[in-house]
Amino acid sequence: MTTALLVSVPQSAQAGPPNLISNPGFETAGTGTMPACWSQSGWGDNDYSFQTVADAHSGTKAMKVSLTRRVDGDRKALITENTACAPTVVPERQYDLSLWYKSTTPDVSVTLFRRDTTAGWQYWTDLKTLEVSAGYARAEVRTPAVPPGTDKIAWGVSVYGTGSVTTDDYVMEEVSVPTPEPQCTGTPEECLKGRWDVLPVQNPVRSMHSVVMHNGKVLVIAGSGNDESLFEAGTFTSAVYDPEDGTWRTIPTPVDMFCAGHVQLQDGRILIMSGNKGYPSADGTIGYQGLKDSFVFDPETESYIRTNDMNGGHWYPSATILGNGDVISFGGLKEDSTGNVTAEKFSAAQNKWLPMNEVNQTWSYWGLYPAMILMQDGRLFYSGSHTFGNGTPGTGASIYDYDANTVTDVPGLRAKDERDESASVLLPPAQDQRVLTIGGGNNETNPVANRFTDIIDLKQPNPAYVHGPPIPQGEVDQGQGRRPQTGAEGKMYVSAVLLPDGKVFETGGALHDRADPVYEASFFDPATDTYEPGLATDPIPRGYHSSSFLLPDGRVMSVGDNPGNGTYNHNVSVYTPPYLLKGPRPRITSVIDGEWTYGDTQRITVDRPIAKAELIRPAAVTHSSDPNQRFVDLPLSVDGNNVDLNVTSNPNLAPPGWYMLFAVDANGIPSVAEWVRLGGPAAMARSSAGHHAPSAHVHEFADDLAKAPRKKLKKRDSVPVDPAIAGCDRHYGSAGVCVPTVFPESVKPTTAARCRWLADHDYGRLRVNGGDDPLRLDPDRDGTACGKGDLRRR
Ligand SMILES: [Cu+2]
Repeated sequence: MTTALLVSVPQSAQAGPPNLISNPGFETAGTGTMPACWSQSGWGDNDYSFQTVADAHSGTKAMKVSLTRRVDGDRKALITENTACAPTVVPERQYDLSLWYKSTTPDVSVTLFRRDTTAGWQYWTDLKTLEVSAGYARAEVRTPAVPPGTDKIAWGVSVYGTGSVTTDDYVMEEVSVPTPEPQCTGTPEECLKGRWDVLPVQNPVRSMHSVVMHNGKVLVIAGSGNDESLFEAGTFTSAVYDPEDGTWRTIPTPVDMFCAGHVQLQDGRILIMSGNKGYPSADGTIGYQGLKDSFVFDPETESYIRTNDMNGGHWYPSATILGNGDVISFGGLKEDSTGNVTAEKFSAAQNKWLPMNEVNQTWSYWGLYPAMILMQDGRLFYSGSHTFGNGTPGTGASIYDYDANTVTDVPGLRAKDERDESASVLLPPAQDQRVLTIGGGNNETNPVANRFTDIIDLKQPNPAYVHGPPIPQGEVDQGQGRRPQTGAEGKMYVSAVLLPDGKVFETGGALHDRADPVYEASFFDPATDTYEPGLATDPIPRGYHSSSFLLPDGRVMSVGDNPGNGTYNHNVSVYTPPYLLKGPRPRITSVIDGEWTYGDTQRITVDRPIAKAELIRPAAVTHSSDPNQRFVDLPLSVDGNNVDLNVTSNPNLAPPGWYMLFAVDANGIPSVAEWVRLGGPAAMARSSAGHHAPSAHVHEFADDLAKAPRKKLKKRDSVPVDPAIAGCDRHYGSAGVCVPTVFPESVKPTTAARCRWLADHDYGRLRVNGGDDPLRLDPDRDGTACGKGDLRRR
């Protein structure tokens, strides 16, 4: 009698919105072995069972899923993916999911699928890892905003380790948080487009490299700063900027770190590799030469400490941190200015570069600054973004598998040979595994830089770039004042900065090789794959050797410009996005613990409701390239102003190190960042075992590539590289000046037209070096290019 009464109490007896789940406690039997509206789901090589058991949290039934043997994959009881059973959802809204569970394995997570109104059912995301619990425990997590085009979701608890999990009493409720009206605190124009300020104090060095450190300061590195006279004088510089008080401090710099690689190590030190051993010879026979040297920069002492050398020189190397904290680096030029074909690995555990025989080698030449982005299963995605000349042979983009030691092309990147100084980013959130590549040009052929936006979803079995919208157009200055861009005019040297509201800020750039700045900025919204054009533009040109990066206060800082006439722009500008002009910001009032481990739940308190929180890896950017830049969503479990943040269990999604933690409200207004350090030896040790034995919950993806891996290459020392790779004709001008080897197409191939272009671009007096005059700039042969006698009609 009593029992019957209890059972008849409706689940919605607790106050609040209705539970959207059908048969939430497995009490109603289905037509097969599973309860009504629940299905057996999962994949991979494992032995498992699904049982309806009497060990219930409430009622008389619960669901037990067991794994007795696992090589890979998972098993889960999933809400049946059909119209009758799967809850209906509304795009943009958020939902609170909860359940009661017991488990014997830590490898358990809440997994969501969504039905796209055009593409059908697909994996969405994993939100929360469940701790082992002998008795019934409650797990609750809030979904991110439901993506556009979604009409249903289904979810369940994935078991991906040997053991069992018993679950009961699932609840799904729509979240209703009243959103306050934003209040514009700037001019109406600023509130729509944001605002740029040029700082009163200039950057003291010709910085080509910018690194945001975990104390909130910014390290900028010049080395010789692309100025041969500074190189000859042995004047190498760096500086540290403190955004708190606006001061710069110059730092003694041991070698010429001009065009080095850099990445944050897990302990917050900055690893810097290679740099410039020598400038090209005046006779044009030897190109730039790469250093083998490597250093770590310590943010506490603000000094450089030498590590062991790399195996070879790598002028313009990539640098990607892996899930176990190691760093892998490719490409660039060797000490003899040939192309380096060896992969280099910095061991975090041994604090040194490994000898070549301890690093897998494909003997591939990846070019200069190849953008290598860590995928969630530990492989690397080469996006096709690079510096100088053409892309790699083949499709220009590929997946590199370190463990299998293979490189496999992926299709779809447009104009792969015009991606010199394009930008690539892993789109927010990292969990979505989508990469955006924008713009680019080619310093050898010097076309008009393009407007291409290409996007790839690496969760697809056979991923391919698809077309995104063209980059919005702004104004361009070709030396005769600004005019609107037209036709196919886009930009190279473009910066792409991940913002805390989940959008990508795209800014700066130029139309041609080291010339013709473009004034245009827009937001790319990964939720809709569209641009919001027409933002305020940086008043300072930002072309070659410029960088933009996110500051911990949510603003964006831009430095540098190094046009072909050899000058360097020392003005620093800072962008205040509209989200900082919408009224009070949410505040993170406490972070219980600043040391985070994978799979953790971390509590913070906030001063008012937030809609999302995330970790953003601080920038380490050069040449439009920061392959480590990422935005890792932290699904919330909300209890008033106490918010539990659910940290991914997968180190490949968020490699170890310091991150900026942002809390963001429903209007997209971010808090100031708190710094937290993500690590955890256990998960990282497992991730270093390679992607073939992932312990973290990694869905199979990019596992059915259409192309076969590239043919194995033979061991080799290097590849030849044109000494004129930087695109400068060394017959003209002093060392710092770069007369383009190929003028823009719009410049007629005449002495007069070329000289007019050089004058329009402020090249000044140019001497002719040696007896040759390949560009015909000195017909009167007086040793001065574009002199009076050269321009006289004859
Ligand atoms: Cu450079």
